[in-house]
Amino acid sequence: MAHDLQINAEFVKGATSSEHFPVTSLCEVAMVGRSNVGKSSLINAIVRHGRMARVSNTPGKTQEINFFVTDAGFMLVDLPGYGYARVSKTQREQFSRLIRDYVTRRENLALTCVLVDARHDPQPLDLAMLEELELAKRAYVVVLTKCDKLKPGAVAARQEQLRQVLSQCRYLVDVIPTSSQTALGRHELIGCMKRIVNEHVKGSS
Ligand SMILES: Nc1nc2c(ncn2[C@@H]2O[C@H](COP(=O)(O)OP(=O)(O)O)[C@@H](O)[C@H]2O)c(=O)[nH]1
Ligand SMILES: [Mg+2]
Repeated sequence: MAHDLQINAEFVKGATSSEHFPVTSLCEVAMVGRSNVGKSSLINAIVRHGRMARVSNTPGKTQEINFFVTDAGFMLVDLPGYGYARVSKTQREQFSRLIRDYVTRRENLALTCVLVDARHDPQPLDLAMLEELELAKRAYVVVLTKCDKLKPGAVAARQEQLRQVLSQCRYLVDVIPTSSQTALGRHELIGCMKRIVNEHVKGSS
């Protein structure tokens, strides 16, 4: 049995299309966001032995969904980044079919973490992703990343701004400030994941 706030995880597989998603009854918690926002780093910060998800300085290369099984009763799922400048305009303006199929149709998906860089206003594609999740009636949490690069007051202001902007959203669970460098928000985020996964399990049984 896992200690409450320590998660062990192991890479299961990478999938480039929905036929290759793992066949499992485990719930999934997914990381989605722009390329370079810190998805892989956050996964590494959440699991005890870090450095599982590949952290990259050359974003946007992999169009692959990576699945990690954890001992916390759910899978962690690292989605490809959206909005990378080098991909073609049509690709950039809508999410790849892979991302869209996954977040809107995957039955196992209990919670999507939408990562937004705390230093910037949410970008149009971030808002489009939130809208996509609302339309699909899927629970999500907005995770502010790289908060170590801001003063605490600026972090609180960004969190408040997003709560205001998203106050009408029905499927928003929370807005959580994090840093993969300082572990800020780690416990809160893990707690949130466990709670929503439990509700998902209860709701579907
Ligand atoms: N200062 C700081 N840098 C971060 C943080 N998270 C990620 N980074 C950096 O941002 C870059 C992209 O991170 P990565 O996890 O690969 O982003 P991904 O493309 O969304 O998976 C890397 O250089 C990371 O070291 C954070 O919390 N604080
Ligand atoms: Mg990554």
